[in-house]
Amino acid sequence: MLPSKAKRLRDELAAGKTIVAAGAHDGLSARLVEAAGFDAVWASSFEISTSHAVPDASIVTMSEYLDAARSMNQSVRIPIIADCDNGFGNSTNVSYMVRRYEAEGIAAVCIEDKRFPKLNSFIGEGQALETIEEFTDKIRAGKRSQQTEEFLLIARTEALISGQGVDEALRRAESYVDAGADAVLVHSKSRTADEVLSMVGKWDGRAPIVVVPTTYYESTVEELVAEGVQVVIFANHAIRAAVRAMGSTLAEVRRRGTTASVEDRIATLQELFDLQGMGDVGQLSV
Ligand code: SPV
Ligand code: MG
Repeated sequence: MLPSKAKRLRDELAAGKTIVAAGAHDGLSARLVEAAGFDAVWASSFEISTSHAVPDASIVTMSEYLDAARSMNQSVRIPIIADCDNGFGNSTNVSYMVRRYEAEGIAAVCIEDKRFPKLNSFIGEGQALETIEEFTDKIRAGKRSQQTEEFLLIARTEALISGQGVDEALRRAESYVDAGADAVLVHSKSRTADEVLSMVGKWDGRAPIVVVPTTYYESTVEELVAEGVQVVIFANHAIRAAVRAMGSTLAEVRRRGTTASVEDRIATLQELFDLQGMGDVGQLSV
């Protein structure tokens, strides 16, 4: 039997392997993430909320997020790292969430220290954080609830996002790992990687560091890893590409009254059959 995805991810992290993940919102986008060669899928709350056409603001329910993560997990061989916002409530909610996600074979969950209801990190300034005590209670509850040793809980600090600075991010990250977190995601909305890398430079390496270079997109995986980052997540680029492509294609078809002009830049039916795995069902060629 193959080792669980959680075990594979845990072993890879322990061996010092760089993990590069990309965001997805359903089975199809997860499959595209895998096909592009990423090591893991980030089940992004931003992508999943967008795919429901609602704000990334604690509106999608845990069950809906779990449905999306399950569909992704069943579509790929690589591990899913599920973005679980702030754990959908208090430590009791985190406990329940961990049991549900782990039971579905999700390799890792990530919870963040923003207060419920949370807002996407790129909205507004000075978002309120939970205290270290409140958030470490959640981490401990989550870790106590997992049924296997392999399952991972990533703690995410929004200290930089909320303007509290590198030292606070560091203090929180250290406390979160001491409470049992298996890795720390330090998020930033700066245009450069400087503040993240300043935190990473002071990090004692007690757990892997995860970053999401959405706004500091000029930094490469190689540059971030050279400074001590181990996991890089390109969190939302699949859905941003899809939205642009779907919007412009639909507008053009509506305007011209024919699909002739877009045929050469949309996927063929065969490509979709391949993505579905139709070849496993029967022999089709279009
Ligand atoms: C997500 O992808 O949902 C994230 C990353 O949490 S961000 O949108 O940058 O907050
Ligand atoms: Mg999110």
